[in-house]
Amino acid sequence: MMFDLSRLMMNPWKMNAGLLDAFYPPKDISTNGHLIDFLFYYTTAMNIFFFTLVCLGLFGFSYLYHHKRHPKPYYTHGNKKKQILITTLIGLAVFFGIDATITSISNQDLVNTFWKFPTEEEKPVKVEVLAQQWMWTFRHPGEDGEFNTADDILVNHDLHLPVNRKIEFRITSKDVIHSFYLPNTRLKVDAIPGRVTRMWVELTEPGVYDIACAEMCGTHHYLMKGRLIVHSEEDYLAWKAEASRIAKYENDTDNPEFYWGWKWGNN
Ligand SMILES: [Cu+2]
Repeated sequence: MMFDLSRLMMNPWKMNAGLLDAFYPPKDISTNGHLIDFLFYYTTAMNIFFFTLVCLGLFGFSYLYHHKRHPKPYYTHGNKKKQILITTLIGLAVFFGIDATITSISNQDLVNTFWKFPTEEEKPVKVEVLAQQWMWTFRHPGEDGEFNTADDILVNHDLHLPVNRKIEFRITSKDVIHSFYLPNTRLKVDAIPGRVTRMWVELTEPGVYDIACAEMCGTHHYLMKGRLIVHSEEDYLAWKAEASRIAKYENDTDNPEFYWGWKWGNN
């Protein structure tokens, strides 16, 4: 069965895009993106709340103590017990309501979710990601399931993945620091030369989405736009079979540069 990309190009999110759409985040197509969205909306709501409170105080007191109502000025250093108490309470409310809360929630998200990498039993789809000025290269293990062998599937710019499977990325860079960013999953992680970073995701909706570099990496940083192509399980297998077949002919295995990948340990 030939894999048909055109069917997936119908991404409803990208159609009918109006000016207002710029205010909304891209569609979340991951199982855990909502955790990041919650933090974002919580921080925004709390900031609006405290901003309103400060404005009410600023403009409210300016109005109440206008010189027409209070011709005799009142001077204070703000160091009376009541004033110190109110200032301290507002400071504590901001600290615990925003800083401590988002730190605690994001730490829990990291430990309980984003750092809970899929186990071997969960049979994650594994991908190696190589960033370089200015391109992404994705390396999929071929039929042998091993990385850095002659049957690996290498694709520039396009990342083909199945829906409803756990996917683990191991990421590195050839030159400078880049950042592998999937806006529709809210996830990003730095790609660092000489180091392997990790990220995992589970996708919920087939379609074609953006891949970006989220680290200013040079003059052609903007060229590091890739495509995340999310397939149904069936289409993914068809794509992989086709890509494996092509890899047999196209892989330049005499070139040592071909073997930039690495075997996966437990790190
Ligand atoms: Cu980059």
